[in-house]
Amino acid sequence: MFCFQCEQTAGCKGCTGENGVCGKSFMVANTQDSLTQALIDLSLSLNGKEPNDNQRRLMLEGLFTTITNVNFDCEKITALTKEINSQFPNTNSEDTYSDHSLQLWAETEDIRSLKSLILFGLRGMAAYAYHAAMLGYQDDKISDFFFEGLRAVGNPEANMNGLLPIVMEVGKVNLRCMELLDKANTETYGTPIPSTVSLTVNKGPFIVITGHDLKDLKLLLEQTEGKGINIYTHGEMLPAHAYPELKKYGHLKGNFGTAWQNQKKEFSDIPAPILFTTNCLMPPKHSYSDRVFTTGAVSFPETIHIDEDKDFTPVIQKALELGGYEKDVEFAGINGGKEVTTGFGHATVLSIADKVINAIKDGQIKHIFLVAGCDGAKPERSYYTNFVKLTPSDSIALTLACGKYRFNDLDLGTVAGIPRILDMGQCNDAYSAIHVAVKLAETLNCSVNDLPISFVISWYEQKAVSILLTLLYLGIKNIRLGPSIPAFMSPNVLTYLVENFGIAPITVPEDDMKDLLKQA
Ligand code: FSO
Ligand code: SF4
Repeated sequence: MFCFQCEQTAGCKGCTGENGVCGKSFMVANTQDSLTQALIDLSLSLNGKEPNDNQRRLMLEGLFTTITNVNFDCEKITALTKEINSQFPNTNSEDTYSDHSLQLWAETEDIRSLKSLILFGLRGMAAYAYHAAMLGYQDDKISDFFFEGLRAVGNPEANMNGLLPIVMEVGKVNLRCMELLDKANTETYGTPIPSTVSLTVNKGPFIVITGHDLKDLKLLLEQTEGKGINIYTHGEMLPAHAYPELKKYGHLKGNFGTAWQNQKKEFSDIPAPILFTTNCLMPPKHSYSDRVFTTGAVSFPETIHIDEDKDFTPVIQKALELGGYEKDVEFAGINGGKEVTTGFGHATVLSIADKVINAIKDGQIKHIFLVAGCDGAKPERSYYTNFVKLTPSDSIALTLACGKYRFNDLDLGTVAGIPRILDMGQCNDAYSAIHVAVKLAETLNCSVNDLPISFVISWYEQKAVSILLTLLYLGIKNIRLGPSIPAFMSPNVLTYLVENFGIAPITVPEDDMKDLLKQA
């Protein structure tokens, strides 16, 4: 196997051998490669012809399936590959399984690097397009771009000059895709409102739901209503508490646990089932594997998968059977806080834009930091907690995605009447942060790079790659990226990004803070 798509790749170089660091076996890795090449071959075979709806669906499912920590199930991946194979001209059997070995890994270093940026960016974007599609929102321009992007990945003649604009195009289309998902979420569930979320789990049966899919949560809330079962969000599901149409359910009680990499510890002994709607799933330990349920693109052999009918009865029965805690249990965040806040999406932040702008103009707010992205297991990630603790009292830290669990229970007080930590939502709500930055720049009549805003990004998987490409497409400079530089960036590609965008790896919080405050 060979895989270097995520931040925890072995030795910061690539996972090879029997298993990846994430627990993906060589069998799963090879099956995923074959699925990816089938999608590339399908894109090439269409030769610019418009894909049909079924092909568009397969593209989203296929790309989403190969994201880190989503699908560990060879049978499911093979079945999907067969479906893709049935779409080729002159093929009419769904049982055709031809092995498409992924040619990408054999390319020269720089070409492999740029094609990887395109492929991984498309994988991340596919997850967002998939969530929007679940809510009935689609955009042909976005759907068709997946095919165009994969054609570039499959083009043996492609050179650096030809691939670089496509890398930027991924960022551009991903912005449109995040905007679509923002529209889908807010039109379906209402505009997020700032909300305080308890970390206490009440006595009685409960279900923990994790991942990013708000529709799955809504369906679970409907199916558990009046059954004496409480629902707790976990990981990237936390921002759901801010959406009026989800918040209205009294049994959506609070948030359990922190970010994905702590799941083996956090799930080992809870008297409740856990429903995974998307990544990040780690191979479950024996102690709790019978309590893990998956749905959508996420799957693990031998755990129960809830099909497209979304009948959550097995999860509900498990919750009732386990019965939950006998009395309320007070949990705390990483820094000891008993509650967290969320729901500061672009509508809320822009509704107080005048206040923010005036506070910037009269010097009450001197700096805004976007400290955002994924969490992960590496100890170096404590950088982000320490960085936020160091933010001056006349600054605000905007945050989003699961990296926020490193600091979202800190009480940093307020500045100019505004809380100093504002959680904008899930990783796709990077759209909110971008929207706010662009609007502030418009109002202050300057460019985003002239604003006193710094971007301090933590990455882990491919959605973060698509967001990074969006920030680059927007011309945002001097991004600090950590905890390490992606293994798939070749030295030449990295030099290009440093020279043109000023991207820099994180160093130590104190030094980075000094530098960023100087730049503003
Ligand atoms: Fe985190 Fe996982 Fe949301 Fe990712 S839970 S790491 S970037 O899937 O998507 O932030
Ligand atoms: Fe390794 Fe990450 Fe690939 Fe898993 S997804 S095999 S950890 S590079």
